[in-house]
Amino acid sequence: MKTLRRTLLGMALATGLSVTFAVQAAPLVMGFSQVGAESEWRTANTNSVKDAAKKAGITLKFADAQQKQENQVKAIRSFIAQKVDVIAFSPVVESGWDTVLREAKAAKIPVILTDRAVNVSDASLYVSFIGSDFVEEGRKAGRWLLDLAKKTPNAELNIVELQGTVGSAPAIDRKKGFEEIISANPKLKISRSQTGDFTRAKGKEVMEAFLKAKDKKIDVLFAHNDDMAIGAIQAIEEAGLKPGKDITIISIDGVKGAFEAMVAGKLNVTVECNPMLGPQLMQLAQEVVAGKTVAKRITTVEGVFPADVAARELPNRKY
Ligand code: GYE
Repeated sequence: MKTLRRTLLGMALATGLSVTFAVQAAPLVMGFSQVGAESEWRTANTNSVKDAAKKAGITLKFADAQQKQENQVKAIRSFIAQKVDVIAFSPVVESGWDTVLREAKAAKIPVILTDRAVNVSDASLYVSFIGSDFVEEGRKAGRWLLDLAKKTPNAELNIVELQGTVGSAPAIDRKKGFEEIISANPKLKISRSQTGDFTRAKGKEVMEAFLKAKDKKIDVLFAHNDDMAIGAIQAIEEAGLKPGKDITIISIDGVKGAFEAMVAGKLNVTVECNPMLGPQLMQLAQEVVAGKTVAKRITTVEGVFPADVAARELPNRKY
């Protein structure tokens, strides 16, 4: 049916010798199921996808799942029913996608994953995945702390962790990467670890609970994203402590809010996670629909920004 998408303009120039036809492709239609609007990162990601679609002349059917897998499944099914050319989505959690992806495959609609990965038995259920290496982000956070701990070699550092959404690729992988690195130093121990669902409100709430426990002084907070760290900063201040000083704070994303917190001396480091996936996604979608072979995994390149470079870097930040 793909051929029907193409409209024959039929500019026939009968010259007596030859007949020329100009064929114009109808705009490619992409169904995109977004996780939600839980963080600054997500807002930047949504804007990037929408802008890039417009620039590429791709018709985007955008659905916000409000952090619920069932909403994503519904959106994907509706994209299949609408016979879109390509489906892209950022899966809120890793597991539970086999059935709906099989339906897309049966309908011959290619699926591209962006940002978060899935755990499926059959890798042919999606054509490609564009996104960050979350395990490496966790490792970068861990390496920064390992270096800091070298300055106080005899001290135990009590760490609390704010995890991202339960079952999501970034929460699972960032935890894994961080633990892998800090296990090299037995003085670094995570005493409490709980989900803050990647939001400021939950980050604050859970940090309040961590602080109320009062059984052990908290030295370090590792937050799986900047928004939870920013929420936790409020909780720490309300508890009469100085974030970034009394408690060292490490987070991930590198959004503007994190740079502002670093400039204010309230956050110690952020590991970059690039949300600007739109342009790459649109290019990939065009290649996939044109039948080109594409890479199964496209990894974004990212850095680490400690507080001492924050003021210099802030004006350059795009999200
Ligand atoms: O780190 C967080 C967002 O999946 C990489 O989701 C993304 C994460 C990001 O809510 O802020």
